[in-house]
Amino acid sequence: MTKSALQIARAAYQPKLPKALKGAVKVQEGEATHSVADEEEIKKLFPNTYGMPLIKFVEGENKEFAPMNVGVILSGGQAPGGHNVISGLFDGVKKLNPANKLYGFLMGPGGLVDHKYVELTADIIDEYRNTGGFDIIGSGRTKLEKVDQFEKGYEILKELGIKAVVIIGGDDSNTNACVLAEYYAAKNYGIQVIGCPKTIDGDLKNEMIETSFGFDTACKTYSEVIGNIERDCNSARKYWHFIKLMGRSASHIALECALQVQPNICLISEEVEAKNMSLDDVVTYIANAVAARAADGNNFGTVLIPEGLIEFIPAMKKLIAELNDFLAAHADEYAAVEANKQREYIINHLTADNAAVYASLPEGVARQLTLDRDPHGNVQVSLIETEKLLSEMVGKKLAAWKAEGKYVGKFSAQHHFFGYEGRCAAPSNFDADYCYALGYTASMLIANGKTGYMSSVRNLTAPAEEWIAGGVPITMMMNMERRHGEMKPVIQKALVELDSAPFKAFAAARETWAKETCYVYPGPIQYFGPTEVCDQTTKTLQLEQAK
Ligand code: FBP
Repeated sequence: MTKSALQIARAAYQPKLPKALKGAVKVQEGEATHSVADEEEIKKLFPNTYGMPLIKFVEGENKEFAPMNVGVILSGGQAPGGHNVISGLFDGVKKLNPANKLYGFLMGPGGLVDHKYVELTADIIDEYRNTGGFDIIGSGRTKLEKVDQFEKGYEILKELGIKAVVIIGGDDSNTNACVLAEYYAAKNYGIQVIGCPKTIDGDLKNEMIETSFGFDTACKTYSEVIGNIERDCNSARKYWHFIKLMGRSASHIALECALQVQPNICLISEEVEAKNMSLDDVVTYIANAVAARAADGNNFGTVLIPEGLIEFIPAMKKLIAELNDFLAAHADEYAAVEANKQREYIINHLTADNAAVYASLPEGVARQLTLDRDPHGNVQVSLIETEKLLSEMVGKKLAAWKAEGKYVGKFSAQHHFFGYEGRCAAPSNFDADYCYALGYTASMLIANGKTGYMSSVRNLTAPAEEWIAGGVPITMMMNMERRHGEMKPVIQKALVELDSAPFKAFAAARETWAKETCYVYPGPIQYFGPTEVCDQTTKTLQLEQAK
């Protein structure tokens, strides 16, 4: 395989480990935990894994560990650093005992159920150290929820002598990990399940999980290209760029990129919901900013749009909730309706308010809202072209204002959607180190007999030496939510909080950014060079942890 010069140089990078993980470790137990909400239900559903204590690793004495084999699964959307989680896990497992083996299940949780796996040897691992992507074993979105899936998984785990499985995934995949851990514990199968916090979306975070891996690299990659667009925009001075950013429901990516590049406008879905804004309010907000800049002779600008925006406009949220339940209950009937009658069919089956909102949507957006949900019941927001919807509506509003003599400028739009461009980027130094530490920590949780825990590495704005490694019971992050028309235990998503330091910093500056041109050009991620260029964390993390 031909490799780029950077790939060759980067392969030699040795990720940094927290001091406590450099030698032998011992477990320090913290307080017993409870779920973030719905305690009684969660306790009942997870009798074997509920309430376990927090765990921290501290320096300990060398001791012998019995030989063990471990399995690993990459689950859900790609995030930079996944390969380093696996190499950290591999190095940890081999350090415990060189005879230990690591097996990778192929193409996500489905590989466990279908018995598709590969032994990850040193040769394979070395090819993937510090690289982006999940291609070492592939990823998938199969939801592990049925007893026969758990049993099929158990068959192969037993056959390969695997003592523990590490599931590297987002909130939904770690929910899977928790359910699987509980099932194997209840059955006394002697198989441990450990989760690792992955997702570019940044929405798997809480007191003990400061950030999910991949968020840092993905945001830096998007910020690089948004910065390039801003510079183009400020050079040609003739386009408004509407840029949709991945991130599913949460607006963390949009917010972080805004803090890095200082665009003219950045919408934050959580704020749109809190202010009970309608689609027209959002359009008016953008159009006002465009008009104000035009009055200064600036017919150009940048608008950042979180991909989940549409779900947060209260009227749309109600509509989507009804559509979710309706489509879950009538999937076959709906599939049988001819394509050109589907819109009418939906309108006829919704309650009056929702039917009116649905009928008012442009054809394409309406159709996108009824497309298949992902296996976890989520609307596939990445398929909804919000950037085009908004620019079209802004254009119409400005044309009306022009006719009334309220607006004098020219409006011409360009559209972009950044998501896949950043999910497999080569991990930044931060993600390379963080991921390696998460994988290594997972091996220590396994060696110490833990199950139902998520690998946790904290104190992330300090140098890696001072990071704190340990484990958090996954049940601690759970609550009950409606999925596919039923209440289910799931990890609570962390959305942007409007009283958080990152949002406040953005809100304090945005009026100036809207009117003036304050663009910042972050440039590409640097892997070699001065630490203030190569090792800085996201602005989100810096602001959240500023003392
Ligand atoms: P997860 O990390 O939660 O799996 O999702 C990441 C993500 O990139 C989301 O931002 C996006 O909405 C989704 O995956 C798109 O997934 P897919 O490429 O499978 O359609």
